[in-house]
Amino acid sequence: MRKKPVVPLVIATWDNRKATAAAWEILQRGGRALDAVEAGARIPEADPLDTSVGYGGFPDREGRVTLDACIMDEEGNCGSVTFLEHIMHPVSVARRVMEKTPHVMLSGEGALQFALSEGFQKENLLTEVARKAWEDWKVTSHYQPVINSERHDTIGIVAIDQGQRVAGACTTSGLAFKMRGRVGDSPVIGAGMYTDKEAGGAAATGMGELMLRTLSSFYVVEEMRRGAHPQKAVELAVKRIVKRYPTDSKVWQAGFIAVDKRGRYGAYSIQKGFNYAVFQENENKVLEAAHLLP
Ligand code: SD4
Repeated sequence: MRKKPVVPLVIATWDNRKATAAAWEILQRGGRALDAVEAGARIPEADPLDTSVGYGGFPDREGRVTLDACIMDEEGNCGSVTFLEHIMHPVSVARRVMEKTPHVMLSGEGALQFALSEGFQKENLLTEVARKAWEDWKVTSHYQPVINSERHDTIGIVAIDQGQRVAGACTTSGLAFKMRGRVGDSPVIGAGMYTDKEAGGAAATGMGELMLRTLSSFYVVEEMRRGAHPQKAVELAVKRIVKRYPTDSKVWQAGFIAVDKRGRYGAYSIQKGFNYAVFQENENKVLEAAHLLP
């Protein structure tokens, strides 16, 4: 006989325990997974100390903070913003795109215009610390994105609520000192995050180019749909990336989290150093993900 699903639960990339706690608050009182992942994603977005997300995020090479985010609900509706400036909570703008427009993705100026028309405030997101880091970077302007050597906290977050509804979100300021206009995997449905009503959900972090080339969050969810345990599904996605891009995989990181409808979860990365937060059965914990390369 099948065990009872261990829901609700929420899982997030990196040590985003404050985010999983905010999400749990909603889940434990019977709230919707969609509200939970949005509430969770908003925590690092507003945290000036988190240099990979929202306010306080490191800017692009021109000193401008540009944000990417997406969100997806239990019915497969989704919304996303890319290359968005001046708005503290891109995940909430992504949700408005999903709920109030016939579109999935808005970008740059258009995304900003839409956010303002929805009542979001224009703010300065560049903190002194981030500006200083950018000034220091400019001394050499050495453009070699290496993941894991920087502090990385891009949040991908997936929740299953008491009604077994699944939702996910992802939000980031992208790579530090990236080329202007560069958009990563985080706002791309299927690359940075994906959910499916029947299977569950997955999210990614790391060098977005790897996930963009492989649409790997979608792949993880498809493997779960075909019956794979979430741990097996994330391992298959990482192995596929490494097989296809062996050279890049030596220097770049990619990490995944996944959960299925039964409340089983998994995480895996190419390189050492990826951890994740899980809130389930009243316990909020951080776990170290297993990794493929030595
Ligand atoms: C990106 N995947 O823009 C993001 C970066 C990231 O932790 O995950 N940082 O490529």
